[in-house]
Amino acid sequence: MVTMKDVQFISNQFCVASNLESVAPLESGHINDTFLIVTKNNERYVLQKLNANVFNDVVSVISNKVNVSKHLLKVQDSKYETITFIETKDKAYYHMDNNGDYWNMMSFIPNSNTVSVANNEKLVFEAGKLYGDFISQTATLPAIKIKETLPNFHNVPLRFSQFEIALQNTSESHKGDAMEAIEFAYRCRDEMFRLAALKEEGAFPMRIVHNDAKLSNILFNENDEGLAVIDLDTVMPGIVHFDFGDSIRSICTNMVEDDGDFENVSIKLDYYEAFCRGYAESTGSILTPQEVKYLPLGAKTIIFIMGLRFLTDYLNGNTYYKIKYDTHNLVRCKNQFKLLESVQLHYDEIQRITYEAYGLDIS
Ligand code: GN1
Ligand code: MG
Repeated sequence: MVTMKDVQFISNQFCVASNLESVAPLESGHINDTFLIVTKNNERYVLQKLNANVFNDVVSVISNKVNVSKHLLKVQDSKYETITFIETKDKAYYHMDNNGDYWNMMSFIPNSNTVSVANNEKLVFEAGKLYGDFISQTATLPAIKIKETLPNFHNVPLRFSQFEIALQNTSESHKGDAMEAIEFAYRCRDEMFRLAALKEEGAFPMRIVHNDAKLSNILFNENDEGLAVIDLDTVMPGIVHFDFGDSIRSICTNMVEDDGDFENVSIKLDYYEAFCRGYAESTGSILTPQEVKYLPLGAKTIIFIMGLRFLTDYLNGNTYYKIKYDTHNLVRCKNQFKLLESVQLHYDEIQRITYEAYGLDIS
């Protein structure tokens, strides 16, 4: 357990302009521990302890983050902000504490806020433009600078086998509680393996992608304009579809991913259309027709992956994601699977909207 005293000590290892005034935990994410640091000069920073159970090559994770941030700083439009990384007094971008845990510190972007559920089309369009710009801007970052820190992160066949192992080892009561979701996972299985097969066949170019391109990883300004993409932990080589899909699952929905009112979760087609317009505006000239063709399948697939990973963690006794109550992961899973059902229901329309946004005649 990290104490505030530890956090203070660790903050002091980084080159911040003046002594610390205060430290407060930030409720963000399911994996790392994050803190807001305020100095006596009233400068703010974000300090983060990376979860070494999830990231076993933390040094490469941090080097990826720093390389992406330096690149964005160079190429990015001046309307955007970039998270920068603060060096330690030993001139490294991380500090390792006495327990062997790794910490990094980032700049805090003032006058910015995150949004948990999208509430207007302008914001959604802006989110599409921002995440699309991220893809077009990382296209000029040499691939060699980015390591695959979590191999097979969005690999459905692997995720499915992890789910099946969890299913064999779980208790009868967990199985019973999750039966409907388990059956749904098996029903979707074949279609959800398709994108992985296409990727294996080399149907898509490999790009440097964010891999956690959800709504809460965007900072907006007070006019709902996208300011910055945050949380670069999972930036890796990959295909564009999972970034597009992660945005759809988190932005074009009427509730957060762990809302217990999941029977009423649905895809918002007006937001879907606005997101596609924004995304097409910034990626229209770089995505291949084959990539565009499978964007809708990317949305389905990532929603499935998230549901399946939450389900697997529930069956495993909640060892991966942070939870607030015992069935939290099961609720998250049911929410995501219901959202997927809603996408399935409107899939023809979703495909039509996507291709129209890119001006492509795909049948
Ligand atoms: C995790 O911790 P956070 O919120 O940045 C997860 C993502 C999931 C997400 C679900 C390394 O991200 O894959 O999309 O939760 N990150 C990792 O919201 O597993
Ligand atoms: Mg993340």
